[in-house]
Amino acid sequence: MRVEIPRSHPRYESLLIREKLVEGFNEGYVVPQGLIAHGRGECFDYLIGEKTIEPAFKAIQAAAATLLLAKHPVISVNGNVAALVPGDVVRLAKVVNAKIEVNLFYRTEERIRKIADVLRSHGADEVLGVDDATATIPELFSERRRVSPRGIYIADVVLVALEDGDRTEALRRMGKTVIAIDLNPLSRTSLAASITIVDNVVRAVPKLVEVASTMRSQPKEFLEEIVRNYDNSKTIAEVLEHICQRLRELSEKVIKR
Ligand code: PTJ
Repeated sequence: MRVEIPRSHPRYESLLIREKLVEGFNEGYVVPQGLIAHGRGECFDYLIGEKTIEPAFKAIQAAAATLLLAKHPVISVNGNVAALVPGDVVRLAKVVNAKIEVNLFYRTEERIRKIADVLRSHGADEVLGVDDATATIPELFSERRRVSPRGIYIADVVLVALEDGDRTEALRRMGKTVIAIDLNPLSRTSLAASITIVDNVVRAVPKLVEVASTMRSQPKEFLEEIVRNYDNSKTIAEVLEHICQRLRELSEKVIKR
């Protein structure tokens, strides 16, 4: 059952996102744990103000440049990402010439196939990780260790969203550059990633498409300069500072009411 949300509802956008996840859940490719994960994300989204903040935009620029410079970039897709931004994932893959791979924490063959179908219905020509997840990420014991030898296994840059800390750390140990989209600036993934975009996937992925489309006509040296000047620890610190500042302003407003 899809609930009709009136456009006039003050939380229209947020409720629409929830409905997409519920739809994915009813169709059998979003796990119940994905709904819980989303609730956690919503809480952080409140704290940052439900918009792409400046440090996230800096991370998006660094991520776009890194993806464009990569030899084997891969976008890793799970249930929540497939429900929320399937079309943008396909667009991003085309703009930066990346492969798309389904990789699940709660892996079942049925979910993998359904997610691949969602991506294909949004224009993906090839989806890895379906019949070819035959390689293994070392020292990782979750189902996320199973990867494609033509995808994540050989990738130099992997874009992940709503990821678990263990795999991010394992991918880093393999020498890969990990770009993470995660609304929690203090999650293990956020802290372990090479580039952390603290933003909602529904805003971050379309922005990545936009920025990468503009950047791709720029010379290699220009992109390298963006990557060289990027400091991920500083970016995360700026996000935390933004949250502190916002909470201070909100507490003053509440007192004045
Ligand atoms: O589809 P599967 O089987 O691979 O499972 C996917 C989930 C999301 C269930 C799995 O990866 C999981 O349990 O994730 P975690 O460990 O709960 O981490 C999710 C992280 O993503 C948390 O830090 C959330 O704050 C963050 N998050 C939630 N919703 C969003 C988000 N970040 C960006 N955009 C969101 N919409």
